[in-house]
Amino acid sequence: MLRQMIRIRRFEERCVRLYSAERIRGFLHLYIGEEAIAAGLLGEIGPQDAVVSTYREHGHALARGVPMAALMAEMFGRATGCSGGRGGSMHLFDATRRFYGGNAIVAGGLPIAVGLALADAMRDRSVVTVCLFGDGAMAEGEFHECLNLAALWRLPVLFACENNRYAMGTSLAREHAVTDLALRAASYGVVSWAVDGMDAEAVAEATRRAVTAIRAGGGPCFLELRSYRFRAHSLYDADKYRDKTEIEDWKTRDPIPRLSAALLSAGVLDADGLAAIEATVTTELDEAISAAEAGPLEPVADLTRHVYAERP
Ligand SMILES: Cc1ncc(C[n+]2csc(CCOP(=O)(O)OP(=O)(O)O)c2C)c(N)n1
Ligand SMILES: [Mg+2]
Repeated sequence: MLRQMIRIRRFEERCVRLYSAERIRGFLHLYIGEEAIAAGLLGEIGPQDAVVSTYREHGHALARGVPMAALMAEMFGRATGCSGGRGGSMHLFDATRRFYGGNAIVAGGLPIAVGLALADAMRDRSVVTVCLFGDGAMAEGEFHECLNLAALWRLPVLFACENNRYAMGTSLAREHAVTDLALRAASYGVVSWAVDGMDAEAVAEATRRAVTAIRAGGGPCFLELRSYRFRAHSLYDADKYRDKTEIEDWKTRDPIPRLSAALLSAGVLDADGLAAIEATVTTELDEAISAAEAGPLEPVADLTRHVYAERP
């Protein structure tokens, strides 16, 4: 989990530099601060399970096992990217790993997740669909429709709400009449509880418990993962709606030093081991960027491909 969190953090820090230098373009929503959720949650499911994500999904894709080189090529808009260079930051996709996006529409992944779970259930497959979404998605109608249907049909969905306390510039209390999000989800008859989303071990433990219950046929579960984004909503948001002391306070709970300190004090990891992880990640990143930049752009002749499904 530590290795995974460091990969995600360094990937995004490098993306900031590439973006500022105009080497990559489009939108850039950073996950910095929230890495414990991706690392803790996605390490607990198997390749047969499905994942549905949001536009803040670099960390989800990396933790799901989408190769960093395919992600970086996508950021560069190259044909070698995981979405053929057509998606960019918000539309990472990898069907071979059952990673069903990347979605620019707030709450847009929820109906997709419920549909995937329904399909798996109808085929008697014992698999779980993990559906990640933000606190803002819980103010959308789709959330209510999806929670109701998933509970009614006892579908194998793990609803994973990344509550980072803001939806763009709107704080939780200005957006929701009931700010206890786990309580809201429980009202649909879905087993729900809140977890410290800054603690990778706590996220992993909660996920194990939820996935075991779902695989046993208990129907959906909901986790409210309480977290915080250290950076603005997207790269060039002026971030005027948050108190700087609030940001600094949450940074003291940074999940990466928290887990590395725990591993160091338990004697599981030493300073050399930590440096080795960093060095491996730096090499992986350097190679991913070189390969991405060397990758081809899609030929103009292919411009209209994939607009409609291709018939044989
Ligand atoms: C249906 C829809 N409405 C509005 C937007 C504009 N929008 C983009 S991100 C966002 C905030 C979402 O916040 P949250 O779900 O908490 O996710 P976070 O950005 O905090 O990870 C909004 C309103 C959108 N993309 N889709
Ligand atoms: Mg949010």
